[in-house]
Amino acid sequence: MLHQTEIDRLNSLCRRFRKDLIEVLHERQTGHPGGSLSVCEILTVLLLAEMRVDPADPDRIDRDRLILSKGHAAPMLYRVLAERGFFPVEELHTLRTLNTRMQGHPCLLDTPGVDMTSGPLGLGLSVGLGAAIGLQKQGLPARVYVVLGDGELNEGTVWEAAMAAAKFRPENLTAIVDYNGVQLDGPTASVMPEGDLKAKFEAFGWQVLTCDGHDVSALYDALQAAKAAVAKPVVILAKTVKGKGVSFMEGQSAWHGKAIDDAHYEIAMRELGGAD
Ligand SMILES: Cc1ncc(C[n+]2csc(CCOP(=O)(O)OP(=O)(O)O)c2C)c(N)n1
Ligand SMILES: [Mg+2]
Repeated sequence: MLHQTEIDRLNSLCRRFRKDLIEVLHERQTGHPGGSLSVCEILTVLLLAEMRVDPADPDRIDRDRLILSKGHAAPMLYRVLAERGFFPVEELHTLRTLNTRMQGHPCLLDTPGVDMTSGPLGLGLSVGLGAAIGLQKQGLPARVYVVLGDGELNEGTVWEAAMAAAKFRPENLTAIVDYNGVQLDGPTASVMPEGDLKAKFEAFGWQVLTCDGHDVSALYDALQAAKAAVAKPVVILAKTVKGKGVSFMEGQSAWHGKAIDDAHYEIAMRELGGAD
């Protein structure tokens, strides 16, 4: 369980991250606001409360790995990595500029703290499974965290990996679904109905945990429960709101990947507590 002071610290950081995200996406007139806002607490709890990583030695072999399989949420990943000390926060202003480390989707070779190049959806769970098995075989204590989108679960490759994970059962793999119910151009339930995801993962041999994906304390507790489970691979279905924190973006696929104009920028910043 997280101490209340730690909960307050993480929540206050999330408020800061949301403002910084809107600031940069407005400035750069590009990027993905919706899925970045929904994954804010998930990435914050992982990188700032849970994972063992070393910004001074980003490639150390025994580090925990983070795979942002829904790579379009890269701006929020960068913001949280910067907070963890992997690079200066100011570097975010180079987002989506050619030949910088802040590309529109995460690049393993360029950006410290990034453990998989992602963008094409559906690949992260396979890579994470392979990494988890490899680390376990080497006797390394590292864990692997894979963050997926719910629309991403439309990809058949996710379910191949899910099937394989139930066979190999690495004890160091945790999958987290940013379960916001919306994808690029509509609600997930209408674009491609996924039905009962809990039942589906269970049928594939997984243990399923559910929590409020904007509650840092609940997320932290779910991560501890996932670590304690050994008999089956574990997925956390983290219930979130796409566009969380900005009223006109919440639940709206229109804000999946749209540039923020000046008028909307003003409203968003006001709602998030103003630019300070
Ligand atoms: C293989 C593949 N197909 C299509 C896309 C285009 N695309 C980018 S994001 C996205 C929607 C993803 O929805 P979801 O996984 O629910 O992400 P979130 O709601 O968290 O933004 C799509 C279809 C892609 N990146 N990769
Ligand atoms: Mg989604």
